[in-house]
Amino acid sequence: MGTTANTQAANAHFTTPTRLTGAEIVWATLVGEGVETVFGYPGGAILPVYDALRKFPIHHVLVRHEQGASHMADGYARASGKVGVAIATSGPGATNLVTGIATALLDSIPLVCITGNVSSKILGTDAFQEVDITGITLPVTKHNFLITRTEDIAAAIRYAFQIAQSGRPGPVLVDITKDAQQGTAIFDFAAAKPRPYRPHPMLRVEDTSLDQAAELIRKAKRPVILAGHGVSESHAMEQVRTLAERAQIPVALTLLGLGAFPASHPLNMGMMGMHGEAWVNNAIQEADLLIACGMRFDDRVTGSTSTYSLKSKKIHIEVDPAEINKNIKVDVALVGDLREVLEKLLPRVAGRDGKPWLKTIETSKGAAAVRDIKNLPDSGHLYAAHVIHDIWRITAGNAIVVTDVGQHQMWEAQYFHHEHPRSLVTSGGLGTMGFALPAAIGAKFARPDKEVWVVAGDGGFQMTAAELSTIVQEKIKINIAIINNGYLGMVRQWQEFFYDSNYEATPLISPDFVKLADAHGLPGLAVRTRADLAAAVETARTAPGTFLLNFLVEQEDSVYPMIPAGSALHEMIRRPGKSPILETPDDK
Ligand SMILES: Cc1cc2nc3c(=O)[nH]c(=O)nc-3n(C[C@H](O)[C@H](O)[C@H](O)COP(=O)(O)OP(=O)(O)OC[C@H]3O[C@@H](n4cnc5c(N)ncnc54)[C@H](O)[C@@H]3O)c2cc1C
Ligand SMILES: Cc1ncc(C[n+]2csc(CCOP(=O)(O)OP(=O)(O)O)c2C)c(N)n1
Ligand SMILES: [Mg+2]
Repeated sequence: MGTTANTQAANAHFTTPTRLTGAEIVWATLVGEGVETVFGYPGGAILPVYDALRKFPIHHVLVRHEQGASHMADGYARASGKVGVAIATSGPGATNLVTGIATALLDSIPLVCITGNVSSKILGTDAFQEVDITGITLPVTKHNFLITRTEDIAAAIRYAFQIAQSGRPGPVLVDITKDAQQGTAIFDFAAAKPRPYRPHPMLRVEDTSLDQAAELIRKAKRPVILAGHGVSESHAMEQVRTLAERAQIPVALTLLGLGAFPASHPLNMGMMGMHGEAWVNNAIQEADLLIACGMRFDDRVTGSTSTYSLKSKKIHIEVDPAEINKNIKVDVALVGDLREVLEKLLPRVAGRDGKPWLKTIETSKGAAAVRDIKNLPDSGHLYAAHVIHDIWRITAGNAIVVTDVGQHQMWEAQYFHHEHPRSLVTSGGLGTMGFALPAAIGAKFARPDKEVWVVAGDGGFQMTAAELSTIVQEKIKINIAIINNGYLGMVRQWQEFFYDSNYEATPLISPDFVKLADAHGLPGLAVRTRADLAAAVETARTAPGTFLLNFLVEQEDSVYPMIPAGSALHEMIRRPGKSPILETPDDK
């Protein structure tokens, strides 16, 4: 952590243009951009940058694998709304970042990744640890730079920050050759400011389109708001809520939209899509108007596009023109920042009587929405649903939950009822196993005041478990819940449903996770019964440091409902009667 003297020295660079090395310019520019924490791993081609770190008030978190660095930066960005920064050396260091960069791209997360490369004079000679990382990351970054001159470093990094955050956010990579880091140049932070961001020419919302949208809302009998990740990205929670309440429109959320509209709000129907609630998907199929707010009609959301909500007119409010009519053809496109567009739209929207449609949805829901499963009879089986439900109940929903990818991720979405934006950190678009533990570390650095829970599967946890050492070295507190079903559960579920239960390569041997924690000097507990569940959750959250809970849950449970990939939204596989878990009276 930097000292006060360092802070003063760093600040001095901002008042008077000063000659600095390229390595110093990297840090000075990051300080100028407001960066306090970076996640990285050193190596030869980035050593000048590491050597200069001690002069600057930035905290560097040493990860155990560069994939961890990009996921931590990502978790930091998702939990805070700020840009996350990851640093790596050339060659294998840079390539190890790639999965995390692609994860951020698919979910529109602002990252700046800085890599060192070999000296400019030997670029392209297959030099030691040389890879063309700008070539490799071209398809998975919003933009990238190869910087070979010291005098270009500050402007490139400042531009990277602007690109990462503007319009549709995304990851940017800045690759800096070693000689550029070692050279010197005048650092002038103000002069390195990029030209102001100019929105895409299509980003002008015409009055006629707003009027058309308002008219569609006025005439609609069965409208549904589809709220996505763009709601929190654009800070449009209030505006979406006003629209819903004023026009009495029910709200369906995407996985990445969870928390952007409070789960407890009477107009919140729940999650849509492949593992969404049946009544939500049925409402979308029956709707006569969809108002898509900052969501991109992902295939996990639409199922078959040829059968998707055929009776509805569609309004799409979206910042990226490339998303309009990409998956679903819409009737009115309002291209721009969601909050700004809604602020223009709302004065045109009057109150309407939503009762008949809301009543229809309520009826279709029936008694199916068992929101509190703690009082259901204890069959002796421990289900993931019980675990998630108790974490939600005991934390009163006031935690940031960072999930991995698989069945546990879907159960988290179903049983943890998110009230606040940025309270669920999860990899949606790329579905990256191994995301949870490092992303949770990033989230904790972003929000040290918050209780942070990892919810991971036994498979995904093993992919990045090495970051337990990072937790120990950084002395941070995270609560870890491993939903241990002995399988790569989500794949096992697909094998059960679509491959005649041929469980090829999905049964999974794991280490004793409690002993693994112990090897890191961290406490842990195995939990096998529902009777022990609540006390274990309480023990973990009240422990002074990181605590690991290994939940040995029912091994062959599946996530219901499920829309088979490519099927229509209403063609759901429902929970069969044979299952001993009682989730919803309807399913029974
Ligand atoms: C195992 C698994 C199962 C899944 N099952 C489901 C499921 O059942 N249901 C489900 O919903 N998802 C599911 N997903 C997630 C799914 O793959 C997608 O990631 C998710 O649906 C995308 O949500 P989104 O469109 O809201 O977010 P994003 O993909 O992040 O898209 C956000 C959109 O908002 C736009 N935007 C950003 N900022 C703004 C702004 N300021 N103003 C306006 N627009 C903006 C962006 O341009 C983008 O088009 C699953 C994922 C996994 C791994
Ligand atoms: C890096 C990566 N490899 C493979 C997959 C495919 N995949 C999706 S879910 C899943 C199983 C996850 O198993 P586990 O972590 O135990 O979670 P569970 O589904 O059992 O809750 C796999 C292999 C993936 N999403 N990411
Ligand atoms: Mg598993």
